[in-house]
Amino acid sequence: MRALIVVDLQVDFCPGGALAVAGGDEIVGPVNALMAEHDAVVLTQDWHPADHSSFASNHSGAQPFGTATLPYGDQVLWPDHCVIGSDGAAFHPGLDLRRADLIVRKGFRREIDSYSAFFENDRRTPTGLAGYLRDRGLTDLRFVGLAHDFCVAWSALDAARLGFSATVIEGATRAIDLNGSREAAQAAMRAAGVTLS
Ligand code: VGL
Ligand code: ZN
Repeated sequence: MRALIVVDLQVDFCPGGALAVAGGDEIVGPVNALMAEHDAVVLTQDWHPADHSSFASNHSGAQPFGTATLPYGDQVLWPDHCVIGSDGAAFHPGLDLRRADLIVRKGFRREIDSYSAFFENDRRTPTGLAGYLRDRGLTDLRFVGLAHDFCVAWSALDAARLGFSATVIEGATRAIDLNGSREAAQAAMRAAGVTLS
């Protein structure tokens, strides 16, 4: 059975938002249309406390889009975004929420970020999504949403590593493209057996 995983299609990642991805809002219609072609729909929601360690504002002297070395590895520092309960953390108002079977929130622990829908950025702490999908017999996963080169790519890479069939529908994603991250993500996904369609 086939699941559509809609990654972080939230106000802050769309034009006008705190961490806007160019053209992010253009994918809302295509994502809604894709829902009907799937047996299940899962939404992820980036969901950070205001003192989150991925925010540049919480590191003295740091600038957004720089990096910091945190206990689990290198971490890009972002502008404050998707703060728990804020308007920016809401789903894009055009996203059809009626078909969502499950909403996975991630990044809610101050000390660690979570790009992937499956694991936090230490690549080991599970979110629980793999068990949910396996229990429901959902083995064929198709990824859309924001951002192509961060949360979508990390999710698809983990899905392939966990033995799921993983496809990224690239036309229903948009990339941040920080220092070539879009092409790097594509190469990594191809090498891991993720289908880019
Ligand atoms: C994302 C950066 C920080 C994403 C989330 O959804 O791709 N990127 N938090
Ligand atoms: Zn985030």
